[in-house]
Amino acid sequence: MTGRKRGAPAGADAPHRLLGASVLMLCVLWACIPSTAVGATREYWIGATPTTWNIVPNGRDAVLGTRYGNETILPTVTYRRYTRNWKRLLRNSPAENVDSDRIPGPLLRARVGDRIIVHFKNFDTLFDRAHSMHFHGVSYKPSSDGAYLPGFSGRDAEVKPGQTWTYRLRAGPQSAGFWPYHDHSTAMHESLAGGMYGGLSILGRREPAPDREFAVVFAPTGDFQTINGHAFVGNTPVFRARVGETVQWNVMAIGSEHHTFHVHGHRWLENGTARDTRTVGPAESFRFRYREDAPGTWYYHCHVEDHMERGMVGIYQVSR
Ligand SMILES: [Cu+2]
Repeated sequence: MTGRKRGAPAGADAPHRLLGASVLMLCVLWACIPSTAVGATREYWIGATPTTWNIVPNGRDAVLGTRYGNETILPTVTYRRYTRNWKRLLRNSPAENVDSDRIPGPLLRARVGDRIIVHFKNFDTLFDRAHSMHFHGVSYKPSSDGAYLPGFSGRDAEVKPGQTWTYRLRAGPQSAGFWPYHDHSTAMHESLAGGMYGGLSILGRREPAPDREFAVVFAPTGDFQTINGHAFVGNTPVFRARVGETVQWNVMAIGSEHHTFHVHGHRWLENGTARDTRTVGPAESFRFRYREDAPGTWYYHCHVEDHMERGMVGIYQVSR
């Protein structure tokens, strides 16, 4: 169809045809761009929820043979994942390869370029404290900082029991990695001691997801040194992988101490150098990957000996 009006000078349609072709070309190009380049919106519903947490559910340190009683039970408040509008509680992580029920809180996943929207509600009827969520590694406006700053911060930093707040975050080019989030309200210190922390796992824009992803959070809990809120082999997470799979470990520390992550029988590359240990300080985190090639049952643990003795030890099982 030429569409040229009668009496219009010849060639007057050419700019329109050119424009039409350009628009068509743009549409084709848009359709060809992989969806990861556009950036998705990831929405999470999270509640600060009272729970009773047992740090040593089997009541013993299987290595030294020590037995424990009720001192391992801790009434506390943790971050839990919910369905839309906090209708129903969910397991914190639906993925079987991430051990995360109550401590740490839900593993929040995104890619560089995504918007992350976290709807938070405070259900703390146990201590009746205000709480918040503060996120590392991502960009946001001050109203999504979640950190109590006298005279400056707003409701984001002191979400009172029964109230809600929505945190709006963006995963930028520097956000790829594993990052902590935690309570940063005036109750921060009690909350962190009780397990109110979790992780953000952010992939690069086109980075393939690993076959297995493990989250390890070193933190003191009660009188113990814990991995994901649990102490001693038999209570700490048992991570599993198969030979040939890509395995990603996400490691972070919460609290006032440094920890040294170590996994037996494995190494990973960091700037071209092989490592099998790495130290993390408070709120620091790192991730690494390798292709699994070592079948067997292995230890992973914090290498600070006093911490090992107080529970920071776990098992990693690799099958053929
Ligand atoms: Cu340690």
